[in-house]
Amino acid sequence: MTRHLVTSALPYINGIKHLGNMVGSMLPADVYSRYLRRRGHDVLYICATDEHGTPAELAAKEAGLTVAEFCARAHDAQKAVYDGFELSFDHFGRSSSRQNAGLTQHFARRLHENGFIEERAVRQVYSPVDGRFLPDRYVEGTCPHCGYDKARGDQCENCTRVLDPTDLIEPRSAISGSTDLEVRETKHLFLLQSRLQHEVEAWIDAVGDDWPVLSTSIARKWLTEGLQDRAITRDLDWGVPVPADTWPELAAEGKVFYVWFDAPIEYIAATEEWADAAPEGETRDWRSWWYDADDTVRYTQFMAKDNIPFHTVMFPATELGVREPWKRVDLVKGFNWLTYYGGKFSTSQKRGVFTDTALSLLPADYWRYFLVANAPESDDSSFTWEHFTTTVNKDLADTLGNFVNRVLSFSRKRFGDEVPAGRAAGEAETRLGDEIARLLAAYEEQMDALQFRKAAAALRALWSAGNSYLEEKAPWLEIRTDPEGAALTLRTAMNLIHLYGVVSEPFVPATAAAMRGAFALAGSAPAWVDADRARSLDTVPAGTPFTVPPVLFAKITEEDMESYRARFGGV
Ligand code: B3M
Ligand code: ZN
Repeated sequence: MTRHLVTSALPYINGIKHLGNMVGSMLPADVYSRYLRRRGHDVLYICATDEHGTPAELAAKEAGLTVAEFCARAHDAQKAVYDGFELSFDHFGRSSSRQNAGLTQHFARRLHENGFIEERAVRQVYSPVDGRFLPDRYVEGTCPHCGYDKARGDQCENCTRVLDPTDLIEPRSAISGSTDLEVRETKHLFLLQSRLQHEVEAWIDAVGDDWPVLSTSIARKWLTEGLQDRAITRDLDWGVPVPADTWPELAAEGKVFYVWFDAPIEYIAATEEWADAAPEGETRDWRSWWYDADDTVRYTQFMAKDNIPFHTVMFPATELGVREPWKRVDLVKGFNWLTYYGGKFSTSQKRGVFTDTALSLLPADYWRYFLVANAPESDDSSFTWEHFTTTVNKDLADTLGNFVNRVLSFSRKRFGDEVPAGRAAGEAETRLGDEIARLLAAYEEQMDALQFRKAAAALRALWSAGNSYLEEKAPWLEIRTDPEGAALTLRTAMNLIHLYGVVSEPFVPATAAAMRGAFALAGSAPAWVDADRARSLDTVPAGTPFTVPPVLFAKITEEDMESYRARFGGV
């Protein structure tokens, strides 16, 4: 049977992510992984923090910590938030791991042996006071275009123009402030991607057909423009060192690999970390997921659109150039942006909700459902408090939560703490069963196709079908003239609640557990409900003891909404 490997883009280490980052990679990957697991597949969901590069060094400096200490703390802080969102990683690793250093060096050596890496001399800014070459963004000065005096050597933040450090007027070191800078010649490793262009094209032609258009269109645009050779080393203290056995001179100068070279390799390395972290007595074979795995593993990646070129073109080029059978991605699920009232989420301007704050306001399921149901799949989508409030109140509180509570409370009041028997199912139940089987098939179809908005709509339709049935049968009236009929209605509705507890789990895991947990079933709940079982609605038999869970979703009031809007910005 096919095994499923799932990865989501590695969140960069330098800060807590906003809701847009969450819905553009990790959250849908989690929903998909949970769904596949429930359907009985063997799933490995891997993610990690992306820890190398200049922004990590700069953030550490600002925090007054060593980079290693900063990254260790920031990793734990991010991990805590993801646990709060109930992301079901099999492993959440770190790209600064020993395993990643080993694999990254291995990849580089193989690329070199195969003629895809070349040493080239480049001219770069050197700071004698700091005793080091300065990466582009470590050089600051005045922008030649707009006069902004804190422009960085890679880009002017004020006018957004892309710069070269030598363009800056009165350049200075961002580390020491020294203006005593020189341009010196130094050597770097270049990955000869231009030589791999045709192989990448052939590969995309072979696999890309069933990818979302967003992924293929970005990949093809890059390929049409032509793959450029690219420097894959940097002068930084923090990163995977260039191996001395292959490049003694560069290693002696302390060069490390560029962050985008080692980050995708961390998908593999994090799987090795997962294996190394196996509990006593359990063996985990990480290589079988990645090496020579084409016939046994299906690999799906999740990411926002800015990461698509690296995953559809550059990393595949690296993998192809290594000339070893490392698993390449089978499907790239890309996302557009989630905006905040049409604009950018911004930490510095305090606009929008960040993931840690979100969890301090409301439980994860509120966010998970809203975000995935409105995932920016075919276009950008916008977060507004108004939309969030309506969705939570209507879909979660009214359609799902209220149904569950009404059915269970009413049944307890009239029939006590066990599922009532009532008479045998009739015509209304047969119609309901057919409808549920049909909607469940639609839900599965959208999940299999990774169409998350449509899957959420199908799930919502399943919840609505319960409400329609209840309105039609009106057990609160039935009870007066036909208690046996009312009991049948309630037993059927309770079976729906249990079914919701199974099939809603990918979206709202905590709530789903509460719905399943309401029934003291003998034996464990089924992982999934197949269409026939769904049709007969008889998983929970008469006589099963049940409890009424606390209100599943509280409504967001007008005042709550106003206060969120005032606190987080929004127009
Ligand atoms: N760290 C995402 C970002 O920071 C980047 C993804 C790496 S995936 C290998 O934009
Ligand atoms: Zn400028």
